[in-house]
Amino acid sequence: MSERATMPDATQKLHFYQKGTFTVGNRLVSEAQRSVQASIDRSNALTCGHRACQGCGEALGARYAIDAAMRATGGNIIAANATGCLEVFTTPYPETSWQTPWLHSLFGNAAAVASGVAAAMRVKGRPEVRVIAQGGDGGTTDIGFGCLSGMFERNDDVLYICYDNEAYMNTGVQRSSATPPAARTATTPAMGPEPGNVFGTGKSVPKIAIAHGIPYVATATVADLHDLERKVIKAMGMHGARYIHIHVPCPLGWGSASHDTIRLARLAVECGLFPVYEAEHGAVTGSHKIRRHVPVEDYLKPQKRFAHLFTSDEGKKRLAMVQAIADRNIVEYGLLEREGDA
Ligand SMILES: Cc1ncc(C[n+]2csc(CCOP(=O)(O)OP(=O)(O)O)c2C)c(N)n1
Ligand code: SF4
Repeated sequence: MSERATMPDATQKLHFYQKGTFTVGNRLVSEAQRSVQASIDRSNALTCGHRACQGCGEALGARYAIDAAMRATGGNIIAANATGCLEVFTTPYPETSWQTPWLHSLFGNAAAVASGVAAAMRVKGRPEVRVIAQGGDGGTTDIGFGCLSGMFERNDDVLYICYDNEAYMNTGVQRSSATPPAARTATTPAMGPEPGNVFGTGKSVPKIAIAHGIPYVATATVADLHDLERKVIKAMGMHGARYIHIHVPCPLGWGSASHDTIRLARLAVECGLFPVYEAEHGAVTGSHKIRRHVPVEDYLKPQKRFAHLFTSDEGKKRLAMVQAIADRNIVEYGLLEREGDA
């Protein structure tokens, strides 16, 4: 092992965010701080050959999440996947990019299928096999919501991961109940007195999951892959129903540059629109503090789905409403470190 690899944290001069790519750059930090991806033992749960768009946040989030779960369980996982981009771009028949047992469920029943798999493993006396369900925000917050709530209520031994790209991307960018207000989608055009999505006033599935009192709930983002991995590993160390909601920018649906995926994910956190927090047994236990607070404009402007907010008086009014949502999140989750950071 190199001297660098054993360097104690106290002598470390570089901060995580200053070091080039996540995979290679991590090899410069101490072993405890490295990501799963920085190790030669990484499992490549989602390997090359899939057909996601360039810069797809969902592909990145899924790879890190499932790799971390494989690391935590010695590769003993089975995943059920709702219909959606992740399922379609990874498994064009007869190929697959998954290096783990993987089932395609229907659009709305991934949680129920995963619950069934977990029950089957219990009956077969295979406690070492752990079960994950995953899907997009449409499959989770809308059509799969009933099955998900049932999985929570029964406290089934499943980790459910929602990759939230804020619309039904796979079928051409239709609005979901996770689409933010004022966003333009194929079903919420940028016209009229309230241009863009007129809904989106606050259905928060993480909050609803917390209200079920399940053992673990967390939000995470591809802007902080260390935190994402940590949360998946923590969830896999627990039993019962667990839920992780990952914010994953979608260049195609958001009208953003493919190289801006991580920057946008970070700005969503820094403006307060995507609070990063975790909860156990019904109570929030901690939140990620904003490092550099920015106005929502910084996050919205690079995205074509919000372009109308900057060109009309109606749009400007909607902008104030989006800023108010971010401000509320900051207070609710205590996202600013010190007084006056706002
Ligand atoms: C019952 C049913 N209705 C509609 C569809 C069509 N459909 C397939 S994927 C999809 C959108 C998926 O959106 P989301 O869950 O947000 O995932 P994303 O593609 O954005 O990752 C839809 C509407 C379907 N497969 N089954
Ligand atoms: S449409 Fe969006 S979520 Fe789907 S593959 Fe492309 S970037 Fe990823």
